Order: sequence, then structure tokens, then C-alpha cells
Amino acid sequence: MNKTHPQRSVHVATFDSMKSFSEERARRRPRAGCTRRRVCLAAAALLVLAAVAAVVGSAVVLGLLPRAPVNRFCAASNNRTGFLCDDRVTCVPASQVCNRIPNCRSGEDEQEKLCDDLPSSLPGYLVFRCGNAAYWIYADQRCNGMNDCGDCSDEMESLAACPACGPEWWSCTPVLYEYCTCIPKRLCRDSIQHCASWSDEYICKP
Ligand SMILES: [Ca+2]
Ligand SMILES: [Ca+2]
Repeated sequence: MNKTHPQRSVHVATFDSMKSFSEERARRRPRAGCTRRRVCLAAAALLVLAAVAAVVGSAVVLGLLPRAPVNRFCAASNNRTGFLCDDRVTCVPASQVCNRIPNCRSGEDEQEKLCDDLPSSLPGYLVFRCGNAAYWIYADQRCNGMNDCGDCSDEMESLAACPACGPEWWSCTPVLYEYCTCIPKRLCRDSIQHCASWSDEYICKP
């Protein structure tokens, strides 16, 4: 008389399957959530980095952060060899680099890496090697009319390759140690011999 109910057993089996499936999902859910958190954190970190890069890039473009020039060679007043400051406008004459006086606005002409081992720490274009290799001068002291090397090698012959005396100078063989091949015309006819030939006193007109 007792009848079995085949459908009941089917429903129970289906319910049990669903229950175990739900439990399985529940077990898996935390792991899936954890993975998503990592992805989110990585994405957030990338966004922060991108934002920082955008801010820094904008600051550089707007000139808020100084960018050091790659090539600092420049021509100072009177076409003297110079050192270009970070502002890319100020050109400091070579002989004012590492003179213990900041001439660039941010003092980059006196920075330690530039001045800690003179002259080798200087860029080559700022340095002139004299005829006597033990001596050196700044490049803007070459062909400036003055005997800076002591042997006139910065003013004479092929090493210096100076142009002829300028209009404010008188060409002669000088007597005074501080000049080499030209003397300032203001020294002409001042009753003091500067040229071995006396031409500064008898020919030159100031
Ligand atoms: Ca200086
Ligand atoms: Ca000189």
C-alpha cells in the first residue's frame, strides 16, 4: 500500500545538488573577491602614477621645474665663451664659473660636481691649455689681449689662433709683461714705453 513517490526523491536530489553548488560558490567567492581587489589596487596605483607623471610633465612644460640644459655652451658679452644657466637665458663668462660667486640665479655655475677637481671637472670648452701643459686658463681669457698664461701662448701663434688686434688696440711687440702682441690704444703717447720699437710713443695715436 505504501507507494513510493519517485518525484520527491528527484526534488531532494536536485535541492541537495543546488545546496552543494551554492556552498561551493560561497567557498570560492572570497578568493574571487580577493583577486578583484588586487586588480583594483594595481589599477589605482597606475592611476596615481599617471596623475603624478601628468602633474610633473605639466610643471616642466609650464617652466615650474627647472630643466638643466644638455649643452651649456653659449656666447657671453663680447662673444666670450660662456656657461649657460638653467634658465637657458643667462650666459656666464667662462672665467666666472667656479669663482666662488654664484652668477647663475640658482648657483649652478658653482655646483660641486663642476668645481671639485679643476680643470678636469669643467667641460672642455671652458678650458684653454697653455703652451706649458702645467698651466691652464679659462677659455674667455684666450685672445683677450692679456698675457694670462704667462708665456703669451694664449695670445700668440697657432695655439691661440687669435684674430688681428681690434680697433681699440695697437699692434706691436710689447714691453710690459701683461700684454703680448697688442696694447690698448689708451696707452699710446702716455710717455711710457710699451712697445720695444717705441711705436706706441711715436706712431700710434690714441
Ligand atoms: Ca661664478
Ligand atoms: Ca689672455
